[in-house]
Amino acid sequence: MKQPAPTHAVDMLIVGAGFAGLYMLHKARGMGLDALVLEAAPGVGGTWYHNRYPGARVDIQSMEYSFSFDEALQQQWRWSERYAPQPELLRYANHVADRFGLRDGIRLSTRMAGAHFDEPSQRWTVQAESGESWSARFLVMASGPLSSPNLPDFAGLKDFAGPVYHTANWPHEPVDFSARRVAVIGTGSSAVQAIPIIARQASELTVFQRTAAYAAPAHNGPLDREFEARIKADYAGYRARNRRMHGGFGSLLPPNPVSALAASADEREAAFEQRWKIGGFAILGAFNDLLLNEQSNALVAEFVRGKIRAIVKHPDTAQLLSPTHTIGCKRLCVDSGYYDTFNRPNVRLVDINQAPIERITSKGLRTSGGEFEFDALVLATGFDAMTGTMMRLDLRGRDGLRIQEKWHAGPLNYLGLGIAGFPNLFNIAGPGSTSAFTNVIVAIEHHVDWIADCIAYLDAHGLHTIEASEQAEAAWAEHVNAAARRTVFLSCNSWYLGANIEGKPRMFMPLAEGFPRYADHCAQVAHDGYVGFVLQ
Ligand code: N01
Repeated sequence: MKQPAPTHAVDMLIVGAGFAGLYMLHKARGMGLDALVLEAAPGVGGTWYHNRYPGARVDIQSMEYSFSFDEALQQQWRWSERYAPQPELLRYANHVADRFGLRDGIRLSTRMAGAHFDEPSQRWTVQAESGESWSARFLVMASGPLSSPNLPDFAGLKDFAGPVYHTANWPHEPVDFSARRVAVIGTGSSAVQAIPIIARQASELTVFQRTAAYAAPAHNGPLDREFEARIKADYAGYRARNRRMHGGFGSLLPPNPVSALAASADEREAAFEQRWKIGGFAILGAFNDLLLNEQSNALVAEFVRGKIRAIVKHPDTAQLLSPTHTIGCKRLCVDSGYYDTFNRPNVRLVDINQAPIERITSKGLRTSGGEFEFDALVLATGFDAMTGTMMRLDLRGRDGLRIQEKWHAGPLNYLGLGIAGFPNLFNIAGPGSTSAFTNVIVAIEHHVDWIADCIAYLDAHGLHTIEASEQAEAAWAEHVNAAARRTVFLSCNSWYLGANIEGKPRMFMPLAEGFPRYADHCAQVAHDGYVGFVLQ
């Protein structure tokens, strides 16, 4: 298809104005590049713009889940809670956009439709759905690993007479569930955060569960100001120590360096209990092999099931809420009163694993076990993760190679950053990188800095393009796979594997080797003149 001539030319086109897009724009401008961000939403903030369901908050502590690139920013910004709530995270994104004067480089309400690589000019032609187009030397996908909501194809969905909400696309106007009968489908992280709050508002809440979720308590509360002062006294040092942690966070509580199998039953119980009291992901570091060895994993899984049985009064409900898969294999949820919510008289749990949903009706839904009526439906059904957003675009590289063809069997790339056949295209925190296994802001800052160094290298050497080689991609796919095989992550149907989306190729997408090793690897590749990439 012949493309109309692009209307504007920029050095770098960035897709998405979440944390990745904001920092990429700031960095690019610092290098003297003319950069532009296209953002589909009418505001900045990415994930935190869209995911404004009741109870939405981050599951990494606020003092860690924030930018480190600017000392004055990290000193001056003050979080109110241990785990920041969505409105505060959105204020932070807006503050960053204002503080660094980024707004005039961001085109809001402008959804990218596609991009084609133009061989003669060695540039990308990027089209927006509005019909506008840009020519750009570099194309940076800062569109996020969890940005395409998964809307399952439930028969009859359009027949439902009441409102239907998706947690990842929540309305901006307040939603009032008081005196309403509400249904939630899904029990992942989003549902686990939303359910306790919806249950307090609604007259009745029915939760439709296909797979039970493990959740550890957040113990959220106001941020301890002494702790804040202590961190800020050496924020840069704290950030550097966190970057040497497996997940890019948690240096104040390193994993216990022994195997769960080497501890006595009493020692294990004490370690699990101590970490449960701390909350969040801490419990998964109670021993060093909980995510590596299924036997060790079974011990901590049983500890959490014991907590569920202790919290949930009705034994049948406790049983149904008790997961049977390996813990951590799907991202551990971090909750505030999730299990206890099922003790409320207005909350009911329905097993749609044994009795699947047959169809949505005008008044509710029907499963193979019965009819359910409600006034409002909340879909907490997650995302077409990691690849969903790119696979929906008309993205074509050299010789018209389409991304759908390139990734038909799963995402292929090198270091998660570059794709063979797609020159000068960089992907931030996507498949093939530690992405969602890392404090994602650490992952974002690392990728943006790497991309900036790479562009500086190209310019310093009079080079025009960089793209992954096919050999490096094949080796990297095996590297990602091998890292997953050393863990328990292949043992359940998670979004990491694409298993939550019907028909999606089953391929483990994030890199499970830990952020420090990955960052060292990326640094080595850069140091060695970008081996594994083709530079021209
Ligand atoms: O999505 P999910 P999420 N019929 O995929 C069910 C991040 N996040 O939005 O497990 C019936 O985890 C599905 O069932 P099953 C975080 O990385 C972070 O909750 O596939 N049910 C599951 O129960 C997280 O991992 C926070 O059997 C269907 C649920 O819907 C990621 O985002 C907060 C279904 C989806 O759970 C995704 O979380 C929120 C169907 N057809 C999100 N399809 C923080 O705390 C899906 N389900 C920072």
